[in-house]
Amino acid sequence: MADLILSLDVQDRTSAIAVARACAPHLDAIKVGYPLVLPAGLSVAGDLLTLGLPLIADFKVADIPNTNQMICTLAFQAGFSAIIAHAFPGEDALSGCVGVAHSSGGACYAVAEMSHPGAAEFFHSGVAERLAALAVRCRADGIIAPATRPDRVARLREIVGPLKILSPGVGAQGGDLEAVKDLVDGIIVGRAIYGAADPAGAARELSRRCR
Ligand code: OMP
Repeated sequence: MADLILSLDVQDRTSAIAVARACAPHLDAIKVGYPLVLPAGLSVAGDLLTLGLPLIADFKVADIPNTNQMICTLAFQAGFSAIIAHAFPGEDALSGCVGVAHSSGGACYAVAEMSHPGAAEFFHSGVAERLAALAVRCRADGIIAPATRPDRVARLREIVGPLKILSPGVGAQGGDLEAVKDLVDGIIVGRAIYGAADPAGAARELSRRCR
């Protein structure tokens, strides 16, 4: 059983809000990243907040600690309740994100391993395991781990224990929801919902399968 998180990578603000509103009854959270925020601005968070769902800022923050803190502060001020950061810039950089998240009453998720095929080039050979351990050490609230590789999710679960695991890759990237839903806390789905002929119907069906 896992939460269903809509990845709202819809570039037109009006369309994005319409999709989010239609799907909202079937969702547990909405994730917003650069594809929507760059054209629409951070203020789109204010419009989405009216739907009453937690908003996750997928900015994959990956800079020096001071810049990370500025980015996270802007996100939480805009109304996001969680942020996704990369862990690879190191303990001080990730701790900067976690610190701002927690002082804002929010959460920080660290990327441990990505879902695309090319992720194997750098995240394997022990790197993802080290990033997951860093997330634990930095008191992150959870990690991002790939629904496209359930075996890797199971391995990373051994490292992060009770931390949350949010998992993208179901649908368009070929991940099998049934293979990961009991290993993770949240399934992140974009195109299989917002690209469907009936986004609300797709969200309803995925939500049913997450239970
Ligand atoms: P779909 O492939 O359309 O379902 O979208 C997946 C969403 O999750 C996109 O917003 C990706 O940027 C994001 N994502 C991944 O697909 N893979 C990752 O490893 C990490 C993320 C993420 O951090 O959300």
